[in-house]
Amino acid sequence: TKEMPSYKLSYFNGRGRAELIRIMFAEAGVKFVDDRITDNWPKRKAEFPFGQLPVLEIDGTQLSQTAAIVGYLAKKFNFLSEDDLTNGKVQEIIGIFGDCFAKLPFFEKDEKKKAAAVAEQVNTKIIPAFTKIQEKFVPDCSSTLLGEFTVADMALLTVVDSINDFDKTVFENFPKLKKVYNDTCARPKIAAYLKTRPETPF
Ligand SMILES: N[C@@H](CCC(=O)N[C@@H](CS)C(=O)NCC(=O)O)C(=O)O
Repeated sequence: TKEMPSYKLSYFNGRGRAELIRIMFAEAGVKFVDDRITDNWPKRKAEFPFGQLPVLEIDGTQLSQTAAIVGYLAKKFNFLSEDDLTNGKVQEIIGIFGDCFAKLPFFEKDEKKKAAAVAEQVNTKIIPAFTKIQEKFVPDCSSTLLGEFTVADMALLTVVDSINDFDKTVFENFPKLKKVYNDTCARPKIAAYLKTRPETPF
């Protein structure tokens, strides 16, 4: 048997762009070093190939860019379909979720500006995207977005958690997506991880 590589994931002390990667490790039952950078970032930035996080180190090789890391692990851990077109849809959905996440006002301090930014993102991006995904992809009564469990289901979990940090009502309007979300959270390894993960503001 081939030995598992050693993995270290560097990110800030939050869920953010790293949480999907952490959930994938949990679901795969694979250990990794969860390196959360809490101070000295300007100095440490130079340790990373493109000066941004997340970065996954695989037996000493650094891989950056969330999409590259997620794609690498999805293949490695078998969180893809056998079908190429389904995998195209997996990437499509993850890209759309990325757009929903990207403009959330994570660091806006002004409450008024923050509320306006959330409303804008919810109305112009999140509601249209979730409506389409629910109609176009999710089969009736399904536990998964695409009729089989893939990394897209774990991506739903993380984007919904981020949206809920800002607005807890939006997701209530998407019952089919909610079932996928709940069933993904209830997968034993993911449930165990969610119970013990650190509580962070983003
Ligand atoms: N396209 C990159 C974006 C990475 C990114 O924006 N990282 C932010 C944190 S979420 C970062 O490292 N910011 C600190 C900096 O740029 O100094 C990805 O998806 O990995």
